[in-house]
Formats: sequence, C-alpha cells, structure tokens
Amino acid sequence: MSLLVGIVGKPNAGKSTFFSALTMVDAKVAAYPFTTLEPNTGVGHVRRKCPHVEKGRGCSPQDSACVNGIRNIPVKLLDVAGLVPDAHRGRGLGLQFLDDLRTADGFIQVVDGSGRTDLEGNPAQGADPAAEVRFLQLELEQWIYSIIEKNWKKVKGRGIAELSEVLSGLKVGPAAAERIAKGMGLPLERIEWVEEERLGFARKVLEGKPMVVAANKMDSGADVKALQEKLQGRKVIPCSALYELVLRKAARAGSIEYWPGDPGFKIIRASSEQEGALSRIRDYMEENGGTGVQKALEEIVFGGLRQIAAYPVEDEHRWEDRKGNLLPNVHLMEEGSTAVDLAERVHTDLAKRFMGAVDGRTGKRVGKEYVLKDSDIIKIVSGR
Ligand SMILES: Nc1nc2c(ncn2[C@@H]2O[C@H](COP(=O)(O)OP(=O)(O)OP(=O)(O)O)[C@@H](O)[C@H]2O)c(=O)[nH]1
Ligand SMILES: [Mg+2]
Repeated sequence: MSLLVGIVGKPNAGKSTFFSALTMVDAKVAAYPFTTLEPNTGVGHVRRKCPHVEKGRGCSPQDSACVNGIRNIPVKLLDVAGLVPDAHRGRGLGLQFLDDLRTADGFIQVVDGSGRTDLEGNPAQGADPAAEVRFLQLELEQWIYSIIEKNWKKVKGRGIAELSEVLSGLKVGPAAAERIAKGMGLPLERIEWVEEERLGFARKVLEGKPMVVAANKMDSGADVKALQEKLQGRKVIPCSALYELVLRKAARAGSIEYWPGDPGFKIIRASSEQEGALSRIRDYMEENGGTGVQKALEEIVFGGLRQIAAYPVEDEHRWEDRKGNLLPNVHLMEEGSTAVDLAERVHTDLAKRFMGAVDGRTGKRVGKEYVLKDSDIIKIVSGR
C-alpha cells in the first residue's frame, strides 16, 4: 500500500525522462510528442535519515534499502501519455488514459522550462511554461468532472454517500466529499446540482490532490524566477531530468559515484568524452545545488502529501523483529496518523487487537490516539 505519484504534463516535456531517472526503468524517450502511449510504472525512492545510526549498528531493511545511513523508502510512480489543450474535447489522446491515474495520491507536473516546445509538444521558441500549468489544471478538472458525469445517474436525486462512492476510485472518501459540498453551500441530500456546480465540485476535488511543478530542461537555459512569479502559490522545482538520468546511468556503470539528490558526484573512471559531459553537469549542479529531480519527488511526498516515516518493531528495546532484523520495515504515513493507524498499516488484525503501543526511543507506553512523529520507532502491543 505504498504511495502513488502520477507524472503528468504536455507531450515532449520530459515526463518519461524524469520517470526513468527516478526509477531506472527504461521508458521510451524521444524528441517528438506522444512518444508514450501506454503508461510506465516504476518505483522511486525518498530519503530519510535511518535511525539505525542511533543504535550504532547496521539495520536489516526488508522493504527498502539503506545506504550510508540514509533509508530509501519506495514510492510508486506512473508516467502517462502527454495531455494537450482541449483533450476533454477529444484532442490528442483525449482524457481516457488519465483513468490510470485515478488512484494517484499526488501529481508532479513536468513542464518544459526551456520554453522550446509549444503546448502540443512541437518545437517552438519562447513558449511560456506557465501556460502549461494553466491548461493542465483545466484538463484535469474536466477529467474528474467526466468521472462524475459518467456516473451521474447513480448520484442524481440521492445523497453525498452515493457521490463519494463514485469518487472512491479517486481516493475521495465520504468525509472529504461532504466537506467540499458544504464548503460550496451545496445540498447533501436529494442532489440535483446543475452542471456548473458539478464542475465546481470537480475543481475542488482536484485542489485536494497535491501537485508540484517540475520545471524541466533547465540545463538548456530558462528563467525560473519569472516562472515562479507567474505561478505564485505553487511549488516550482527547477530540474534537469536529462542530467539526472545521465548521472544515474553513469553511477550504475561504475563511472561515477553519485547518490540521487546529492549536490555533486565523484568521477571514478571516465573517458575524456564522458568527462566533458560530466563537467557540464557538474557546473549546472554547482549553480543549482543538484539536478532537482529527487528534490521534486521529495517535495511532493514530504511537502505536498505531508508524509512522515514510521518504523514498526516487535522488540522495543532492540528495535528488531522476531528474527533479529534491526528496523526491518518503514512506512510512509500522513502527518497526524496515530499508533493505531500504524497498526492498521502493518496488519488489519493488529489494529483489531490493538491494546497499546510503546515508543522505542523513550520506552513510554502510549495509547491509540498517540500521534506519530517523523521517524518514530513503535512497538504495537496487541491481544490475542
Ligand atoms: N535538454 C534537456 N532535454 C530533455 C530533458 N528531459 C527530457 N529531455 C528531452 O526532451 C525530449 C522528450 O522527452 P520525453 O521524456 O520523451 O518526454 P515526454 O514528456 O515523456 O514525452 P511524451 O511521452 O511524448 O509525452 C527528449 O528528446 C528528451 O531527451 C532535460 O532535462 N533537458
Ligand atoms: Mg513519455
């Protein structure tokens, strides 16, 4: 039950490059629109300092990796086809393919920060990346609206429960649906909302899905400041997916030592040709503090989706499971989650038989309502 982050944007913005750089899954990349038709799925990782360093002993992760004291926690990623203006009227590949993104918890929109492709993904000069963000917003709204419309006869004349049923695929529960409807002053029973109200509702549902803008292709020159000013209120992370992909491939081949998200890398062995390319990348990274790709993922996960890490253990003193693995598992949980939410995540049975929990750092017994802190180590106590 890991998080799912959807990578969206217009064609040719670099979505698949960005996806490949994070997942090391080979996705087709090419300099023309609609290279991706079928979605690509893969696993990226977000970093957290691993608590094993406090114990002075190496951990034995069973569901993640730990490198140099950094826990790499998996997050699912989905790269889909490009979206063009008026996709909801059937242009490009339409909206249908977005249904693969229904269960996405949040989105990264990749825009062409260099302004060298238009909204259709064709070569251009001086295109405005802010326009990409505006049109995408409208199309995603229309997508959610279309899901409501397709199911409207199940909702019409009924209540908010039926509406939330229709939206459950989008991970919108009854409480969220009710909150939105109330906020808009819409009736919750015998629903007869007009088109405009349904569209407004779809817009609010979309607002509930966190989004980060990855201003890509910054290696070929772009005005990040101007973009950030135009997109006030949105998180904009400048990045170069191309450079990140080159670095990860070079690291895998043993040419360099590079840890994703780091501000630099070390050359181990490289041809003079490679060195030329790497030195350009190094200049870019020095100026920007890294390639920005890992940062964008961590911004959506820790910032937008407000996730924290929690480590369930069976032995609260040794921080081990029954087999003696130190800190075997880690879960990403939403801020505000409680000890019983963690129990539920580990196993529904554990939540049902929940009797209490122990904080592995303080040794204190805590109750069901205990709100987890980031990187908490928790033993769940359960009955039979
Ligand atoms: N300079 C530069 N070029 C990039 C970067 N990222 C991607 N590109 C190039 O942009 C073109 C499109 O990349 P893709 O990753 O296929 O783009 P996409 O958004 O997946 O495209 P579609 O699947 O067609 O929607 C390719 O030529 C990439 O090499 C980057 O950070 N910098
Ligand atoms: Mg693609």
